[in-house]
Amino acid sequence: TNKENSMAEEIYSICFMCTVRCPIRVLVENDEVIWIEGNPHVPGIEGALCAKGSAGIALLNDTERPQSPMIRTGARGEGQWRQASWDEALDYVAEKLKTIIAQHGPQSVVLGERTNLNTHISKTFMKALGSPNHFTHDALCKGSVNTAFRTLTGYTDPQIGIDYANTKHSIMYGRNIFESLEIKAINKLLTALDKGAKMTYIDPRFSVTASKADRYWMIRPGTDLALNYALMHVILNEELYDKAFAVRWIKDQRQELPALRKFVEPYTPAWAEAETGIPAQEIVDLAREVAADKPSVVFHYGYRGAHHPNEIYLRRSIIILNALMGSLEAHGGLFFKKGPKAAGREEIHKYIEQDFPKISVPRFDGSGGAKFPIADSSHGNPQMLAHAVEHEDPYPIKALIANRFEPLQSIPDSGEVRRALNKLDLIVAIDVNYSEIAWYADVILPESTYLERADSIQPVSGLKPQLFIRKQAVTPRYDTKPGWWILKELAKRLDIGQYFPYETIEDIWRFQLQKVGVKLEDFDREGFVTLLEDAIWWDREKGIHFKTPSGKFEFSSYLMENAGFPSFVPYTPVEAPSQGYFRLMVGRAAAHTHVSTQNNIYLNELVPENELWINTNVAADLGIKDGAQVEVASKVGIARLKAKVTDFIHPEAVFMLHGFGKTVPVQSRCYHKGASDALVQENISDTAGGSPAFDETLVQVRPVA
Ligand SMILES: Nc1nc2c(c(=O)[nH]1)N[C@H]1C(S)=C(S)[C@@H](COP(=O)(O)OP(=O)(O)OC[C@H]3O[C@@H](n4cnc5c(=O)[nH]c(N)nc54)[C@H](O)[C@@H]3O)O[C@H]1N2
Ligand SMILES: Nc1nc2c(c(=O)[nH]1)N[C@H]1C(S)=C(S)[C@@H](COP(=O)(O)OP(=O)(O)OC[C@H]3O[C@@H](n4cnc5c(=O)[nH]c(N)nc54)[C@H](O)[C@@H]3O)O[C@H]1N2
Ligand code: SF4
Ligand SMILES: [Mo]
Repeated sequence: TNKENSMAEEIYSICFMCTVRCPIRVLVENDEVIWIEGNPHVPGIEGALCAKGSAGIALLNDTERPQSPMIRTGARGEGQWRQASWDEALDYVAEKLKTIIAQHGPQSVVLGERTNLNTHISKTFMKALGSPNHFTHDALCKGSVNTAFRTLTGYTDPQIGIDYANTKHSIMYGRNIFESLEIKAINKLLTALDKGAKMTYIDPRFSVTASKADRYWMIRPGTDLALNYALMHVILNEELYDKAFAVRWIKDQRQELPALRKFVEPYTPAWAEAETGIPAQEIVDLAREVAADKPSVVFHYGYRGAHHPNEIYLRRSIIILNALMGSLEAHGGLFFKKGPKAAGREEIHKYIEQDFPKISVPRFDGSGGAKFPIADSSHGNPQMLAHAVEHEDPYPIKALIANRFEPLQSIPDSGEVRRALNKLDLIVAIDVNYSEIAWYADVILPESTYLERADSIQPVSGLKPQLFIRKQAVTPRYDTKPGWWILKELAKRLDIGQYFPYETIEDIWRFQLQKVGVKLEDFDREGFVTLLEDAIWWDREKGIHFKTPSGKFEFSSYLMENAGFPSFVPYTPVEAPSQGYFRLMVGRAAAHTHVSTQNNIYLNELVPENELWINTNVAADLGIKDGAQVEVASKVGIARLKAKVTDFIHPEAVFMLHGFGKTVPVQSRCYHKGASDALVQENISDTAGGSPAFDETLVQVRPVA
């Protein structure tokens, strides 16, 4: 099958230029990667790869990434390092951790990571240590979406999928899918659009996705909930909802539907027009159009668009619109993902399933506790890191292990985070780049890149449950190690090595596969294993298994009301910012992953810096010219970057890409290019949903003299 080059070896693996983790096929010759493409055997991928995925070779060969363990010699962040051997660096970290744990207890150690294939091993590490404080990026990404789904269905959002290929109408609330991309989803959505499916895109900013939509609404920032209340108003008054679905699956529908109808009575399309700027008649048209295509419609619940302190109610309203259209477990709508169990197999094994000493202290971040009672505490609320450290609330935090996680750019108000980090006795960064946190750390433990390492097997639930594998393509270019090795070696030195009963990746794989009935060789041919060839759909009449107390879709949520949050709240109007002030919105570019790729030699060339999008008319009022430097100031910080003067953004908002404004000199290509959104974003949270309100901050914009 090696048509490109008969000498080349073919390796199936998983991309990790972003966490979408597309399956890939890598061609290797003489221990060099000569080609990467999407795994041709995977439906929906069929060879496709995005620009970032192709740029994986540049990450592999990057000379500006850490090349051996490093121990800090100067002041924090000063950039004075000495190279160390792995033994020396791991001994150093273990000694420090032992002292800290002896003085302050294991809960004073916090490990934060972007969820990855070895998260079950990182969680094992923390459990074995006796600390409850493992957190992931989840709350910073879509925590409120997660909570919203749990309040209504009992499932988390990763347990829900979208049948893009068969959808007849998708409604995207700032879900900028053609730039903030997932290859499989896009390919399927494009297929549907080719077949005549419609797409409505709603965003105060005209993005690439807007350019592909049949209908685009430049909504006033922060007012999506008003739009949704008006849509519900039309749908309920005109009885456009899916009655069969409601009767069968909406808890107490005889009371709940009239109650909701009464609740949204004041929120007429005309009222919503005044609030959102969307013409009333168009709102009515959308409700009727979508109803005609039900249940094969998707109101996309979004990830990052429209993050405000009331976000839980926005996400809930979107999911409720899906339920009114009967689009749950419907072809062309949403579906519940099926795992190995649904295919009649056992689940994959995880090291986290061992017996650990009982941990009785609460989490540091209030997740599942006083501050965030219904947020998902298996992920935590990282936005509380600085507060917890600075105020020793609820107890002293003394060590941070940042494993593939960047607190200095991914948590709002990075000035405060930096001040808090100063109070720590130990900062360890496990990273592939000289990220801001690596540069600020005491010890850098460089991980091998995804092309140089193998990782735990990835179970992928869906209509057809599958297993994928990341195999090592080439030997590490530098003195780097895989994360699962690093944590085991650290554990050994902390006398908790017994919880890591493996030596090699094959040991991990065999352990994971013990019960699932799949052999390692089964991955050889195509790089993945499908556990059942037929798509698994539950019976819409009898078989939908909601995991709520009632077993139905619950408008009035036990979870919310029990924690003191009303299930529905009246709409609070969003005030227009005063002259010179704007709501700061952020987002991603197709060529970059969050904060990771700005220094990548190829991607840096595609998008070297970020700019501040500002509306043409207001820019003229403020004397701001296209391309000129502007100052963006909030209550917590000031950023400087170039202005991009454009008609394609609402006058109340400004927008910048996330991930720029790096301060690490050895990342020479992106050093001081553009500005970091986290510097100016205030750290305000949706305490019910769990996410920070990333789009809430008001900034003042001025030309730089
Ligand atoms: N290329 C690339 N793709 C990625 C990623 C990446 O880093 N790079 N990351 C992945 C991850 S982890 C995620 S979470 C997803 C994110 O996927 P999305 O959430 O689709 O991505 P964002 O780029 O954050 O886009 C958010 C959009 O919301 C808009 N917005 C802001 N305020 C409002 C508002 O009040 N109302 C409405 N309707 N819209 C608003 C912004 O203008 C912006 O266009 O992308 C994934 N895909
Ligand atoms: N201000 C602000 N904050 C945000 C967002 C925003 O738009 N603005 N977006 C939020 C969203 S949607 C998300 S998902 C999160 C993402 O937040 P993060 O997970 O922190 O960001 P990433 O860029 O995905 O990667 C973090 C770190 O992982 C390192 N890394 C990359 N590959 C590897 C690897 O293979 N191994 C190791 N050990 N390290 C690696 C990178 O160098 C980087 O330092 O951020 C959230 N926070
Ligand atoms: S979307 Fe692109 S960068 Fe992300 S995993 Fe897929 S190919 Fe890699
Ligand atoms: Mo995300």
